[in-house]
Amino acid sequence: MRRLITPALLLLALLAPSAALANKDGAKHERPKRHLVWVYDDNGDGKLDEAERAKLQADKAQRKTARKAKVDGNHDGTISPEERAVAKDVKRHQRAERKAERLAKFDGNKDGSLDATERARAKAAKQAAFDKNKDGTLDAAETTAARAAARARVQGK
Ligand SMILES: [Ca+2]
Ligand SMILES: [Ca+2]
Ligand SMILES: [Ca+2]
Repeated sequence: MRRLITPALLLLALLAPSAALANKDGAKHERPKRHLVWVYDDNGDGKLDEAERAKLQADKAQRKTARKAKVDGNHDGTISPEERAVAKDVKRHQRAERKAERLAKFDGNKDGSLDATERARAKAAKQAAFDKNKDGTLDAAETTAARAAARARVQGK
């Protein structure tokens, strides 16, 4: 009996620390998405050091401020529940629109979602938009432009 229980306990012991860590750290120290690491990794070492992370946080803060100013319709410095509801509605609408646009472009088999192949195509199209000389790869200048565009998105521009 003991032998049967042990692996389960071991599994629990292995799972528990990571769960606890996730709770403790919460969203504040969330690991940046791979895409964001690529955008903010100025020295190209594949990870974000403190200065690079600070830039990401600053850009996020900028977006937050810009968004708040936009949401605060009567400019009284606070977001009323009504203003919040309107903003939520707008956001939902924009998201639905973006999704519809993406599906219209890349949902080849028209099943209403993007499978791996279709997603890959969407990604390739996104990259192709920055491949100005159409040689199939992004050179340094093209990569810089792509990163700048991604940064502008993080800033909410
Ligand atoms: Ca870095
Ligand atoms: Ca599909
Ligand atoms: Ca190119």
